[in-house]
Order: sequence, then C-alpha cells, then structure tokens
Amino acid sequence: MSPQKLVHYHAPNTRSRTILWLFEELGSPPHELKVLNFKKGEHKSPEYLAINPMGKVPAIVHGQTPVTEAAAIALYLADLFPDAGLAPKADDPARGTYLRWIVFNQAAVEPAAMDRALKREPGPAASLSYGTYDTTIETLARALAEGPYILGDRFSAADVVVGSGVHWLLTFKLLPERPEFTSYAQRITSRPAFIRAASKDAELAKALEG
Ligand SMILES: N[C@@H](CCC(=O)N[C@@H](CS)C(=O)NCC(=O)O)C(=O)O
Repeated sequence: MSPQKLVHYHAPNTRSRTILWLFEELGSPPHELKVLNFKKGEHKSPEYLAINPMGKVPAIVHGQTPVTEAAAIALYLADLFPDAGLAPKADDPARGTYLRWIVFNQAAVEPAAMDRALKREPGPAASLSYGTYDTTIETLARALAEGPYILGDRFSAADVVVGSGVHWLLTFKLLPERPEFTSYAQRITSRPAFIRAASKDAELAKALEG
C-alpha cells in the first residue's frame, strides 16, 4: 500500500468510469475522489489545468505526481497495488500481452471507432496508427476470441481498459455485434466491481444534477 496521498479526479459518465471501476477491482484502496462538475467548467479551472492541461478526466495525483490518460492511470494503479493481482510483473511472460492490448485499445481501437463515428475520411492506412477500421476490429476480435479474458483465465487491468472500451463502443453501436465482443462485454459488465462502479457513477451524476 502506498503511503502517499492518492486523488482521483472524476466526472460521471465519462472515460473516468474506467478508473472508478479499476478502484473497485483493486479493493478500493484509500484514495480521495474529487468529482468535477463539467457544467460549471470545473475541469477548465486553473487549478485543474495545472494537473491536466487538456482539461479532461480522468486524472490522478499520487503524492506530487499527476498521471493523466485512462490507460496510463490503469497501468500505474495496477502496479501500485500489486496485491490485487491485476498486473503481470515485468518478468512475467504475460506482461507483453497485457501491455500490448492496453496500448492497442488507445492507439488503434479508440481512434478507429471515433473516425468511424464522426464519419471522418481516415486517410492512407499506412500512415494511420490504426491502419483501417476493419483490420483493427478484426485484430481486437481475435484478441478476445479465446477468452474468457485477455490473459486467458486471468482477469487483469487490461480487461478494465479494453472492457470499458468494448462496452462503451457496443453501447453506441460503434462495434459490430460479433459474439467475441458481446460475450466479452457480458462477462465484463456482470462483474460485481463493474456493477458497483456503474451504480456509484450514476449516484454521482444524480448528485451533480440535484
Ligand atoms: N485520452 C484521454 C481522453 C479523456 C477524455 O476525452 N475525457 C473526456 C470525457 S470522456 C473529457 O474530459 N472531456 C471534457 C472536455 O474535453 O472538455 C484518456 O484516455 O484519458
């Protein structure tokens, strides 16, 4: 357990829910949750921009160190709390697969799905980090085909990152309803930690509205 103060900057119904879920999977280690009210522009305040100049959530601050980007935060926290067993160690043969799909989610799946959603002309496949939407989706489907998790029987923080993405993209119909995705999403969203995080996020959203 880390003796340094840990703060999670969050806003409901955003990518920050990935980190809310991760904290639940980690067994809720001591940390402070700071909820930013987007409607009031709290994510663009000078104080918050000093933490994340992008004015986006999620972010964490551990001691004096800010960490932004959901995937980097997930990697950081899973390593910080090794007892939860969500991160293969550096000398574990599963580490490469773990890192690979977390980064693939951010570098290929997210931009491919966004270009598709916004009907943007993606440009030449050879220059794009994701190549083509179809190759990206096929590659992701293969990574999930064997299952039940990205590392086989072993649930890891990679499933929190990739699972959040798959769930979100299926919800917005940005992924085809292939069994590789739908059955994975079903497994992921029925986890008690996922359900706790979703209900906590809904409560936070309600509190902000009220
Ligand atoms: N690349 C970032 C993206 C974070 C992001 O786009 N967050 C959105 C919510 S889902 C946000 O904070 N939007 C507020 C804004 O940009 O004004 C990550 O993966 O953490």
